Amino acid sequence: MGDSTAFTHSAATLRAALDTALAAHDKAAAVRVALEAIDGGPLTIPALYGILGSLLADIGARWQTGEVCVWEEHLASATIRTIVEALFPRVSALSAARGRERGTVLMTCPPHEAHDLGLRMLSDRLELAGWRVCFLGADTPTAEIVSAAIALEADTVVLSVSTHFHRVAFHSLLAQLRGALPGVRILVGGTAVPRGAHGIPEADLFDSAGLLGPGE
Ligand code: B12
Repeated sequence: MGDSTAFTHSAATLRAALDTALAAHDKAAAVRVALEAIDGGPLTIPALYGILGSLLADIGARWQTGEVCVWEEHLASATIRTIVEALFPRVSALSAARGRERGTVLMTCPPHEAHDLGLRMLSDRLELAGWRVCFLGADTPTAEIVSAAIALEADTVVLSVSTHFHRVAFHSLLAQLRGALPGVRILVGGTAVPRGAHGIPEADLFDSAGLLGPGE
């Protein structure tokens, strides 16, 4: 009980400190408090990513109501990206110590999809859970996804879609990838892909595919 109270308190404190730093457009402070929480506190990297994800969702909601300008949302997401990239040496060391026996995952966004920050955080979580991760990022041409999956010998391709209008084109992309990559598991997720919706089979979604176990 004592431990979980301490953890809750430190997560809440960190979220408040990050909120304050982002509202003040203070990138250095935001990066510092996040790294201190990982290096000095009980917070895990996946737990920190949960906090960063909820901050991004809040910023998006405030952007929609006009409370936050577009440039402020860009500044906040650029700051959060710096935090994530600054953690990579820690992710890499932890994953090397644990081993990467679960297989190779290619992580990418389909053509025209710019939202890759959530996928970037998910990449680290998969790496920490024992996957070899190859992250291509945003807006990747279909032929390049296929070439990369073959060259890197991926067992699984994880695609992230946040924007609804990309979801429509996405169905033909899925068919192309399935045709070009027989035997490779293609998983689809992100905020524009509700579970089991729009003809994307539930089994292709993440939880049921077992890429991560409980608590990972
Ligand atoms: C940051 C941001 C941006 C940044 C993206 C930076 C980057 N490189 O990622 C920038 C500024 C580039 C941007 C641009 C745009 N954006 Co924007 N953006 C956001 C914002 C605020 C946060 C997104 C985010 O990072 N969330 C946090 C991460 C952690 O969550 P996540 O992406 O969902 O990922 C998690 C899970 O979904 C899951 N996951 C992700 N992928 C996968 C894959 C699999 C297989 C599985 C299992 C799980 C999984 O794991 C992740 C970690 O937990 C959202 C607001 C919101 N509510 O999401 C809007 C939002 C996504 N954007 C939106 C829009 C409209 C746009 C623009 C069209 C704006 C414009 N007019 O130009 C452009 C689109 C450009 C394009 N071509 O795609 C809309 C999308 C609406 C819709 N659904 O169609 C949103 C929802 C804002 C809103 N409320 O309207 N955006």
